[in-house]
Amino acid sequence: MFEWSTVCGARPAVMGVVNVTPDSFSDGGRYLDPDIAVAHGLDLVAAGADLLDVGGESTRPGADPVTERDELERVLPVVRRLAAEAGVPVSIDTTKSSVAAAALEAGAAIVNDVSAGVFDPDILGVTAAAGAGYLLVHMAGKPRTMQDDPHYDDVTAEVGDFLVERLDAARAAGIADGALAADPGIGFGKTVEHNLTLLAEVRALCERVGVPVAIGTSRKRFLGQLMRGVGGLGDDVPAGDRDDATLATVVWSVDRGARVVRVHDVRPAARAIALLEVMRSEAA
Ligand code: PMM
Repeated sequence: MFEWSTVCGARPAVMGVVNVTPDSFSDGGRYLDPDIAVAHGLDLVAAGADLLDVGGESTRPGADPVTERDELERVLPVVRRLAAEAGVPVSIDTTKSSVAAAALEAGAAIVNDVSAGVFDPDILGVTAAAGAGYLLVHMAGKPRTMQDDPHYDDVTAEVGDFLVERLDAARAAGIADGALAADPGIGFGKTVEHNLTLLAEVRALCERVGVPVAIGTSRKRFLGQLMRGVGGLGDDVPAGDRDDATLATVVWSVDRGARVVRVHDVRPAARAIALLEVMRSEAA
């Protein structure tokens, strides 16, 4: 039985991203070769990752869906080897119950579902049957269209309502409370302002959902938009130049109660969290 407390109970956890996709916005195509993806995952663990998130379908805005066969072919060899070699839990970033089932069979310990069981409700039962962890994410719409004029009256309340409702659905499907975590889905059907509001209200969100909260800001477009012109950056800050901004949001989120941060650049996040913990213990 997976328990989030084993990963993020003592201190916030860093989830390192291993995207085995040709088209993810910041690292698409770099780790398509399984050997390279596995080596990258092992590097992330050496850099301080507490868990690894393997994904075979890009969820960037406008992305096309991939077939189940392609997704399985991409992720399974990587999950199998990292689960055996990495020494940290591996999560499978998928919305498909069949991919989740195969990845759990191959050694994954957690299902990271950006659709929170909405796209394929069977994923909840598959996760429950395996005694795996479940990280459910808020997304408005589908990746293809989610950034087409997203609207909320009160983004924190609506995202909170959705997460609470989906957590209840996960419990009803048999997933244990200690195996559940929730994520507001930064950038998934949200404007820059929506993302900023959610970050401003991380603490309220943590209190509302009552399970560990994960935050994924890493290299996302809104950071590039916010950093325009700062410190010599141009108008179009490329994804690879957004790690400093990512780190600021990591520190901010963890200081406000987030228990998991999902990042591409693991080392600075792991070090910043370690330092925060030292400062926190001094302040206590
Ligand atoms: N973001 C992406 C993919 N998976 N999973 C969770 N739990 N939270 C996120 O914010 C999240 C995710 C998109 O980013 P990527 O293309 O760099 O993986």
